[in-house]
Amino acid sequence: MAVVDTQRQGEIVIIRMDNPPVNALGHALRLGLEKAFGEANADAGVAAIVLTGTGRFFSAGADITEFKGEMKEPHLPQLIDKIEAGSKPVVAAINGTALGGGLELALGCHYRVAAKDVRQLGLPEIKLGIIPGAGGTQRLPRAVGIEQALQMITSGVFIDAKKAVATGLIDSVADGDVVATAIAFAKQQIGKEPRRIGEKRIDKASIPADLFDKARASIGRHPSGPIAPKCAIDAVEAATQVPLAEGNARERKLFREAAASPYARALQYAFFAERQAANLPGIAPDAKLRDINTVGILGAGTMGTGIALAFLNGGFPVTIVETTQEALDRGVDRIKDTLSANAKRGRITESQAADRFAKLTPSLQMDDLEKSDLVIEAVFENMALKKEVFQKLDKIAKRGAILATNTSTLDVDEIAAVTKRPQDVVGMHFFSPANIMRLLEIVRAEKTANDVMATAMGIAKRIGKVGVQAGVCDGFVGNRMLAAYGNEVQAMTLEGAMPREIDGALEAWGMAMGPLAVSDLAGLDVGYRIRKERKLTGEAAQFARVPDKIVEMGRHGQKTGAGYYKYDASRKRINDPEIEALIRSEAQALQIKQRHIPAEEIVERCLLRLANEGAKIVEEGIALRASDCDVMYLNGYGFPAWRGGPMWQVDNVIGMRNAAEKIKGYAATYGARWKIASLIERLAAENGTFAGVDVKKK
Ligand code: 3H9
Repeated sequence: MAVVDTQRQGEIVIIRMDNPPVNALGHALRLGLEKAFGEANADAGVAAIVLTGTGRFFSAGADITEFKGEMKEPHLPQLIDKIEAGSKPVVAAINGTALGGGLELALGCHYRVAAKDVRQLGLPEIKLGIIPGAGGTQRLPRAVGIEQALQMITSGVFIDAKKAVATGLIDSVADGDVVATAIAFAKQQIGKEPRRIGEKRIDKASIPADLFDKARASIGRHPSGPIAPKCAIDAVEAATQVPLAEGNARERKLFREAAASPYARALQYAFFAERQAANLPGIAPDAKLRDINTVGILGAGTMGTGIALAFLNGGFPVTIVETTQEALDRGVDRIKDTLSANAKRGRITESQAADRFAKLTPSLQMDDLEKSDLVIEAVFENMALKKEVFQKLDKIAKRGAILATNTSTLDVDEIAAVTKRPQDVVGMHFFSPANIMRLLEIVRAEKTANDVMATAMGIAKRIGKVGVQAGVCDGFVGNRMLAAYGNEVQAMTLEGAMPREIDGALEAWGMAMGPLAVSDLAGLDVGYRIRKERKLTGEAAQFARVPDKIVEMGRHGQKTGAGYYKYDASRKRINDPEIEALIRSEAQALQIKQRHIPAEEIVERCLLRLANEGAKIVEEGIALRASDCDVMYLNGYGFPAWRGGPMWQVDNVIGMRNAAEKIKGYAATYGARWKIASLIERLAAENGTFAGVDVKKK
């Protein structure tokens, strides 16, 4: 199938890229473009050229799958240089998304016109751990100015057509057909010397003297890790110092440096792992989904209101039900306040905030959920209550409605069993704050129908979440792994690592927040209640002593101004000698000899407990694939994407054999909690990796 199509309209040639799904600039497309431009330039009857894409995409950039091997000629930078050097005017008719190499290609064209509804224009390479490598760091600053370009390249942010015209990235916005507008634009340029951005000189006087130093100083904890942001700044600075050809050569060198880093590999893995998670074996990608147009939410507490906001932001009408007027009002106020705060911060417009709020119907009657296509229960985490709610919902909800529970721990099979339609019941585990956190753990119960799973997955995407399937077990995937991680953290505190050392080591490694600081943020009383209900024994009871005592001291975390740490009025965390003394005295009472635990050991033990539990979860079929465990950790638990995730770390940094040996070593010292997953033992013996485990042959 031709990936490039050419059409002639009088003196104009229209070159159309047609390489589904996103017009990635893979080898075939580059060859096609080289040929089409070569022919158009050689044809004396052609006076100007229009370059466009298909469907929703101009081009999403380089084909990321090609980065693993040696790229074949023609290379994108040279192709773009040739297009820019051509003597016939070239107009990019940006019909849709133009990202990375796609936008670099448009920047190589002499003029750019974009359709009015284009929303994704940008250079997001930084999110893949690389930098623009096809002239983007040299041409974008020449088009939009250094400061704007630096901001776009170091953040990877997308801008829309309206903003693009204001910054100078594009020449005009087409109200109607973008190709027709581009043709008209091209006709006006015939016979004139094309405008080449690459030839433009940057006015150094207009650049603040400390711009690049400030940018370097602000990299800090950048979401793309330590290398790509630095390379991006160096490359943009080159645009202010040397002509295009030399700048391109510097960009190339810096691109290679960033691309060779493990962080780039981790981020690219994360990109594909996230998309892979949506792939449910046995369900065709085009399976018929249930129609979901209206959503009902039961419970207007923190979770219920967060979920309501997620759906309102996704454009859904939402009915929210509570049992008392007071609780309902509180929830509705919270939703209204969040929407207006978002409008004040400029994240949405005032009218968007008003439209979204207008789509909310508060109610005290569960019967009002009868018209909802999807009902999500977000009531208190208690099995008896959830069963009662589902029995009622079974009577109220219309036929074919999806009934979802937001439980984070309870058995979804048991909940489904109280209804006459267990095939329609699914777990939709949101993470707090549900309107912000990207992860949605979709729990497949024994009888959940395929189309319900596929629909839930589709819904996740529609509301901007990353859906990941999990099976039923205590804690499902994410929180079961978290329990192992938290357990090791408690073990290490008793062994002598103070909260500041544990959180400090993990934060320095890249975690958004250390585990004890997270507990303080989430509230220590929740875990306390669960521990008391579970009546812990043995080692688990020992590890509960410090957190239980902290709660019993009235320290419930940030909300009470103290937990593992003390907090000042601005919620700044302050080390507390009282807690360190408590930890020491509990260790003494348990006759645990304390020692200094080095930061590397803290990180290693946390990672290996996470990965070992993840491996057990994969071998039990609770997670479909190891990469799903990583996707959960990257999107719901503050694990840095540039570290790939705990499973990726074992495959790519620690090594499977090494991990197996270390786990066995810790098991010899610490006993049963370090029991090695049989999957790790097998893979270590076979010299295998988690990535190589077949989904069906687990
Ligand atoms: C670059 O350009 C480097 C240059 O500077 C220098 C070169 C020398 N490549 O996300 P979706 C696949 S780096 C290969 O579900 P959406 C994706 O895996 C690139 N494949 O759709 C999925 O496949 P599958 C800079 C790609 O509508 C399918 O397309 N560009 C690429 O929700 C649909 O994707 C970027 O970083 C690609 N570049 O979102 C943009 N892009 O169906 C990366 C997508 O098998 N892409 N696929 O799972 C995106 O951000 C989103 O995909 C996009 C569409 C917004 C475009």
